[in-house]
Amino acid sequence: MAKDPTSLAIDTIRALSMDAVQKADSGHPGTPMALAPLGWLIFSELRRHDPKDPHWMGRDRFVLSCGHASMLQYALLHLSGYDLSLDDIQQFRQWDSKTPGHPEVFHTPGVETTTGPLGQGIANAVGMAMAARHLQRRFGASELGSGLFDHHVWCIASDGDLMEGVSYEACSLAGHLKLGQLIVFYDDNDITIDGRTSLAMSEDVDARFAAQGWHVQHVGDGNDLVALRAAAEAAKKDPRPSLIRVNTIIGWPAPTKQDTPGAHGAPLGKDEIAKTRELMGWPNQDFYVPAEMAAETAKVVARGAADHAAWKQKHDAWAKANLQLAEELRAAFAGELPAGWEDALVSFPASDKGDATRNTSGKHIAAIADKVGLDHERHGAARRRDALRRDLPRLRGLHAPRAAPRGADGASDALRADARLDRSRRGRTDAPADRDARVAPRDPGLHGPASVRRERDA
Ligand SMILES: Cc1ncc(C[n+]2csc(CCOP(=O)(O)OP(=O)(O)O)c2C)c(N)n1
Ligand SMILES: [Mg+2]
Repeated sequence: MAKDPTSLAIDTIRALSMDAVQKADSGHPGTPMALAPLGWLIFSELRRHDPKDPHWMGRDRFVLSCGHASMLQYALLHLSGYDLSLDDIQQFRQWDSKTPGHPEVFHTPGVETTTGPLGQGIANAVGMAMAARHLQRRFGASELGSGLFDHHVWCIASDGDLMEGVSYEACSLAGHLKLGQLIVFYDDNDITIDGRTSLAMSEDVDARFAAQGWHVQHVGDGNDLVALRAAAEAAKKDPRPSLIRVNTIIGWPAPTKQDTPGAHGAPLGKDEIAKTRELMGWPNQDFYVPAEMAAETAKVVARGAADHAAWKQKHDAWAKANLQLAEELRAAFAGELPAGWEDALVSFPASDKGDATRNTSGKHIAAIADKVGLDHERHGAARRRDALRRDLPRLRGLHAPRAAPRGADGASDALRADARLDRSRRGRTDAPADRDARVAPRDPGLHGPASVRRERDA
């Protein structure tokens, strides 16, 4: 029975991954094979992108955090119509080729960020989702602008990505900021280069991400396109960042190497490849791409062109009504800073006492915030906090008894106020020496940390 075009595309990705790694005699075939259905679903359906203009600012971003599975990305770019030929794929892992061992930004058309060091890609995806939020608030806030920057950031991460500490802190921030434009698929294949994940990892990943404020779903079979699609649609609707944990079998459907670390970092071997082709009903021919793929590629390209044209129409109407903002947007994407931004920089007189560089850099950032379009909401919050710090001593003076010794309640009030104002200290009394420089001056006899300690000890 003839294969449907989707199955054909998925098998093409699997076959190209086996062949490229075999020819290079190095690389990772197993994960691209297992993730072929998910990858094709993202590139052919879920993702809004224009393969003929990889820099379109309204596109959905894509990050393959497990960069060792680069053949997945290269096969997807090729089949989606990006400027990456079959010849480029045959040069996989060769010096100066467009298909290096791990994806490299500014090198291969359509690669959004360099990945390979595990954990970095997913952290980068969080950064992209923060950037999307910033763009949306700064340029897409009006009715005309709405929808200009509602793009998603799709990310595929592996066990190793989640083992790396950097993923923990970045994902914590994503949950805190409710970065709903971020959708991460976790390739839960129970295996790493070293063997079963149980050698080093047994945490409940769903619970970890739920605790960090993420929307968490589970798809039990990475070949189940219906379930993957449904999970992705639910993820798009949820206002929180989403984790979709997907069980896959590394190297699937290779008959003897699937589900083994052997499918991770070495060619499958000619015999195993021949047997896999047989199982897939594939011709025993290297780098075979069925003729039917041309029509599938054309569909992705046409969809991308239509999405891009609709976006451009929206953008142009918005730009006409927002000339200044449109110019700022252009300049931001061109990497240009507004003229005279440096005039806002603060100068600090020389002093024996000096100041912590985090303070001085903070003052610089605050000074140029308006010029470079820092998030206005946050900037406003900072202003309100600064005003509160300024006024608090006066307010306390109005309400607190001046001379009488304070009881435990008063002390804990002061601690609570400190904790609110200076969350990094979390109300600790062992403040660093420069703390007074950061917190508004006040009557040290009544409210200083030392007096709190004294009162408690008394
Ligand atoms: C920070 C970091 N440490 C080590 C490596 C080397 N390395 C590459 S892949 C891999 C194992 C990855 O296992 P997993 O993430 O589960 O990927 P899978 O084998 O399932 O594709 C390791 C340790 C790396 N790329 N980055
Ligand atoms: Mg794994």
